[in-house]
Amino acid sequence: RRSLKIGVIPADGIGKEVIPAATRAIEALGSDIPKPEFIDLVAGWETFTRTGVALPKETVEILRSECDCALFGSVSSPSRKVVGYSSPIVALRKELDLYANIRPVKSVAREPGHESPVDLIVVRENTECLYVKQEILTTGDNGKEARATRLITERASGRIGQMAFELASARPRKHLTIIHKSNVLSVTDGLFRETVRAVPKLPKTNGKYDDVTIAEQLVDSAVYRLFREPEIFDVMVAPNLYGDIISDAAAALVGSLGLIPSINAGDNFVMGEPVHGSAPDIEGKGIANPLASIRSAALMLRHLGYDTGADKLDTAVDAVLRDGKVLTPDLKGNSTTEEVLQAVLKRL
Ligand code: NAD
Ligand code: K
Ligand code: MN
Repeated sequence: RRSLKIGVIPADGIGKEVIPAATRAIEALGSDIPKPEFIDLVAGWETFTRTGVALPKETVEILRSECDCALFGSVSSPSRKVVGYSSPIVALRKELDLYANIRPVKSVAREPGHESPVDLIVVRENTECLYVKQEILTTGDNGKEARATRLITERASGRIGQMAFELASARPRKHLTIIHKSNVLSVTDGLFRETVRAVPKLPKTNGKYDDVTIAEQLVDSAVYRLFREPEIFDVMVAPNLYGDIISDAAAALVGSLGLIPSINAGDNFVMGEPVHGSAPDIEGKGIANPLASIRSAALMLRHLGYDTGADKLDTAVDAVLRDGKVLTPDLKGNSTTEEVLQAVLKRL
């Protein structure tokens, strides 16, 4: 490859502050990766208020036809129903069939050599569950009645299960926990649980996952145990909504949502995205933590096979955290987004 074409969609709020930090960190990698070419694209709430469309067709087309990968910031989706609006990130994940949302959560020990107590990956199914967004409102004997469809399919559960086993088998502990609530939702979560459990027995896996140990945890007690004994978890695989909630909870364990990266991955495309949202409470102040976005860029590069570049970004971020002198307010520091970026660039 002579160049790496990266679609850049900062979208709304602090996405506009942290995604530029990630692109500058990528640029600083020099010859460790093919020359990056950034293609600016729009989507989001602001795009919707300006044009009436949250995810322009052109954005999807350019991602499909011209880009090798993409970086996405965050959208400011309103909590009320707005006619014609639908979250562009949920739509993008579906449009590009980015069926796996991979979210590593790892604490960085201040003292070198000190084992970190949290080191896990949340593997979240990214296309179905309640996020199919089939909601209906009717009026009956109880006043208004709202219903939502929760879709779990064998296909989506099987491929996210496969992805989770693949990740688990590549890690030292090789341990996978299946998150569900099939004591109550025996049909939907039951299907998820059974399908994931069946993955190692599929003929095509050829005994590849035999050394992965499998555990299960109901989603509510999983959150409880996550706070009490996070070290029991290695790879966690979950349906869409549980995975969303568990990864924000895990973020609290390591200090801030502003540290947690993710990739949205499919068989043909990958999109890096910080786990956090558009953070309206700190938007425009220049104090958003850019490290989640820089780590998302690293995850994206690693997924594409550019391990040297990815390692450099991760090592620089870890060094800034270990040093602990240049941190944004979410980590109890008093530095700005730009100062943290400069601290990372200095170590690259
Ligand atoms: P949020 O993640 O935006 O913020 C939660 C808290 O974490 C806030 O106090 C915020 O200041 C802090 N925080 C988040 N990222 C930070 C960072 N990089 N540096 C420092 N502090 C950070 O969640 P929310 O407040 O529930 O949602 C706000 C908006 O974001 C909503 O409109 C929601 O729909 C949207 N959202 C979008 C995505 C996405 O784009 N994938 C994900 C989650 C939420
Ligand atoms: K986001
Ligand atoms: Mn979320």
